[in-house]
Amino acid sequence: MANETETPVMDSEASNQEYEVIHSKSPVFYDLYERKSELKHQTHYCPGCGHGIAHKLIAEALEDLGVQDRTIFVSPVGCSVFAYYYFDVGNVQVAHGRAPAAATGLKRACPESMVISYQGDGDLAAIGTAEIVHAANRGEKITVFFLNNAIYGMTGGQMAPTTLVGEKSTTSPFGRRPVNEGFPLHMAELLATLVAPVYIERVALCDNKNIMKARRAVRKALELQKNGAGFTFVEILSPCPTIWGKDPVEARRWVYEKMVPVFPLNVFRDCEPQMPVNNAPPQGPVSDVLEITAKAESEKKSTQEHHHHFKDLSIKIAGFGGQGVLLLGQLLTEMGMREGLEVSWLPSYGPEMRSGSAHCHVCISKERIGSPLVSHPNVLIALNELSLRKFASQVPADGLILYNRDRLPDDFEKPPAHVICIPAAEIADKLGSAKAANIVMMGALLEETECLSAATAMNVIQDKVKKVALLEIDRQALTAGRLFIDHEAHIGAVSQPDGFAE
Ligand SMILES: Cc1ncc(C[n+]2csc(CCOP(=O)(O)OP(=O)(O)O)c2C)c(N)n1
Ligand code: SF4
Repeated sequence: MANETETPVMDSEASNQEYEVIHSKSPVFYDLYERKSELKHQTHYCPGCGHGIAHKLIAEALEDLGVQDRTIFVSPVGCSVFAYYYFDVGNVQVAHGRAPAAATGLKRACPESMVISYQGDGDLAAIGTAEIVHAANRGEKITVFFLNNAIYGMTGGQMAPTTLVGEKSTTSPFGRRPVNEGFPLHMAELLATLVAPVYIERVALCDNKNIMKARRAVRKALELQKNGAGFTFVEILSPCPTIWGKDPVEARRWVYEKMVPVFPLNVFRDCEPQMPVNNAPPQGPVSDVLEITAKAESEKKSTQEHHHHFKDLSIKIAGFGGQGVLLLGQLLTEMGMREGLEVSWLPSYGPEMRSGSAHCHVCISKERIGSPLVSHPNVLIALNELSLRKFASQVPADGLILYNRDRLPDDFEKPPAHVICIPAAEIADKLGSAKAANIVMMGALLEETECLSAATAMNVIQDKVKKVALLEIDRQALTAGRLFIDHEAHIGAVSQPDGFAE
């Protein structure tokens, strides 16, 4: 974490005392930049680039405010993509334009953190326009530093939304023409039309006096966030000597002479938070908010009676759209949840609503689930032949395959896993609806593996199925699936190409 403040050191090569080299940087920066050996004391930015100055101002403000250990820096895509090599804080690097959305999530999940969204003008004002506008409009309690250098730096000088009228870029080689490319976007002014932001200022890195003003603005924005105020935004007009084809001194002058008249320096908003304080969303465990706690309570009895003999169970359910593939996964996760287990459900399906292939991944575990993806299922429920052929090889030898037919296809090589063939669709059809085949499979799964209690299954089905006639069929289907395992399939039997039918 925080490095100790460096004391000035003597350059060993200057031991003849001609001069003293002083390395002094904020402890908010890493001591060494480990990216490339030749860059260990310097950043990757071009000489005279505004990013380096802005970084310094931010680091010093974080240091002064004593918040380094609770700061999360969200770096963008653009020249500042590598900001995480420099700031010794929590770092998250996000996709182009998405920084305010990621910052929103971070701040909401960790409200005590100081969350900084740092973005260039291509990132914030082009691809990320929606994210910044909505984060500002929601009054997210984050600080956004917007580096406006009127160009796309990293990608070699394409026109940005902030490119000046007449300014040449690789994509406006004759200079930006409003009739073709529109006018420069004034982000500070645009955001200042919104009610929620508490602080919006534009500053410029064009001379020492203005850099000091920028320093104050950066500090103020962070201080407001520290005090829990609301959305704060500092637009920083910044030189990009390399792409502009100027030396650092000329580039700074260009900021002052060309950019400032178009993007006037101003405090556009400095006010008390406008957000009503008394309409906070309901806080509390998700299970309370979704009103499933009461149901879970009622499930407690059956849970206590039901012994979960597995540590974690990963299930893949596959078939085609319309077979209730995804629903079966949802029912199982709901059951697991009600029995106090960790659960996840991950669907995967094509654009077709009916007949397209669909599958879902279900994890039910006594421990927290690392990933909802099931690559090697303990259990495969294959509701059609295609799914059997596609996924059977993923199931390990000690796993289980429940296949919705009375026998395996003749040309299908017996997989190593234990296979039970169940004519679930036929059973369900006889009960009144072939659609209940998924519930027959559920009954079979519960009876074969005893993973969850049948009583919980009945309760979940009762809560989820609204049509009375269908509910009755589902009840019978659940029982039929269990009976099939008890009477027609041999528990522990090895897989048979011709299934378990008599
Ligand atoms: C989704 C996506 N679209 C486009 C790009 C290409 N891209 C990388 S950086 C960039 C623009 C960077 O310009 P700016 O945000 O102004 O930052 P600067 O480099 O000038 O600091 C673009 C378009 C990308 N990486 N990802
Ligand atoms: S290209 Fe421009 S913005 Fe990028 S590092 Fe160089 S000077 Fe800075």
